[in-house]
Amino acid sequence: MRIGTFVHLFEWSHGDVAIECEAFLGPKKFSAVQVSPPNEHIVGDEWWTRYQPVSYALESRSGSHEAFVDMVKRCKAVGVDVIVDVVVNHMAAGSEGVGVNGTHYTNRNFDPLYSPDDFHHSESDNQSNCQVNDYNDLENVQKCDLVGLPDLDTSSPKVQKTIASYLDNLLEAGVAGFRLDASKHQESEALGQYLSQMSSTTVPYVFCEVIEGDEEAVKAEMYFDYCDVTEFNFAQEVGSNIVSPGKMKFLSGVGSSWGLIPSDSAVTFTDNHDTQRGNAPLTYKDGPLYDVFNIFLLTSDYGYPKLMSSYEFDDPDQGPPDSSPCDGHGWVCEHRRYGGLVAWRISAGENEVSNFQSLDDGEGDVICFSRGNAAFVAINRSEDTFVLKCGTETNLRAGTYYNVLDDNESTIDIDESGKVSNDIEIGAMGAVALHLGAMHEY
Ligand code: AAO
Repeated sequence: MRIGTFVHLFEWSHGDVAIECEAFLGPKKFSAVQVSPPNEHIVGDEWWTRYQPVSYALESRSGSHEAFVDMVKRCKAVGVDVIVDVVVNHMAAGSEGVGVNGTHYTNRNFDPLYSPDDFHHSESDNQSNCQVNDYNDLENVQKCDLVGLPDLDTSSPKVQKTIASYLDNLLEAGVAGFRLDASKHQESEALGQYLSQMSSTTVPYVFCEVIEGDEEAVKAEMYFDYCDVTEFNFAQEVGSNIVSPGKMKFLSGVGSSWGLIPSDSAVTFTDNHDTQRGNAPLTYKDGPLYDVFNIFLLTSDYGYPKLMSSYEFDDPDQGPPDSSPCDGHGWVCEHRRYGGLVAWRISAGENEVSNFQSLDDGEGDVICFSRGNAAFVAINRSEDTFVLKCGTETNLRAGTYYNVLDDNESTIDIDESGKVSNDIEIGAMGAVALHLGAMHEY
């Protein structure tokens, strides 16, 4: 079971990530931060320019090589690992261009890294390739170009060596983990081979971006030997029980019995940078209902949760604001709202969900559960204030606890039999979360 929590600081600059590690993520005990691809990419204001690599120089919209190294060092110093978004399935599209660090490229030619033969290509022409257009066909998904992006032949020894050397470079800078972008479009054995060719003695945490669609040819389980895997169905399945009223009561036992991948392999999230522009059940735009979803994500015993931290957008292509995050100018900073739950998860530790209760007489909008004797949460998804009755079982030992979702401003007493000692009001779309690490000292 994963007790940590990580956050994707999407499109933050290296300098701002370093400040956030020191000011918030470290003190709140986040295990890691996922940063946007730090290598050279195509020029342009759109966020997705970061997913079109031009070289592996650590120069990007987020900052210079030097700033990158400084960020990794400062985050590490306060106990926060840096997980890099690694884009090695493909390189930049188009017939010609210049990257943000001045590297010139032409069609499927990224001198000195890759030449046209390093990419999958048509039999008779190394300047072109088929397009991914049939997700039921493994070859099509893994050997053709995804949205026109030249697809690297990751089974080639030269390509594997080049990727392994990029990864080594990141580890040398102190990076602790990788998100392997578009893993689904790389043969899993080939992915395992380049990972095994890294020479660094650091063993990174690796998770693979694989969206397992119904009946599709690529299955998440193909990757379990090499990495954890993004479980996109968590958001869909759990989200549908949060979006519609009256269904919170069904959220007991989230896991394999729901058709999800094994908990120990799963990276979970409510939304990510793609789905918040696509089919995410809820995003920051949904207000308090989205908070309910994130509170469930962080208190669930399933998977390794990743919080999304966004900037506001209307146009889905829009790049990040030109200001520092969390100062109110265009950044959402969702993760700041749930800081207290990170320590809650650490207290909950390896304990599974127990004593799951539907509290509103079968209406199904208010639930509570414990994680052993260490942590307790009650979540009110309804539009009305709910009174958590004196006598509600928490499994916690007697004492006075802070509600960690309330900046520790309110306290709740638990009696000798592990029950709530007074009636407690939980606001609409609100929650109380108590744990052994946040008891009131006398
Ligand atoms: C940009 C332009 C393009 C242009 C291209 C080249 O937008 O118009 O052709 O440049 O010039 C990001 C952006 C892209 C952008 C790209 C490069 O999203 O718009 O293209 O940078 O700049 C598939 C992949 C998955 C991928 C996802 C977007 O499998 O790996 O598409 N995600 C990653 C990154 C993403 C990035 C890239 C990959 C490329 O996170 O940010 O692209 O580096 C189904 C399939 C999935 C498929 C989705 C979307 O999913 O199963 O494999 O993902 O469709 O096409 C349910 C179903 C599920 C379904 C899902 C969504 O959940 O169960 O099966 O709904 O419909």
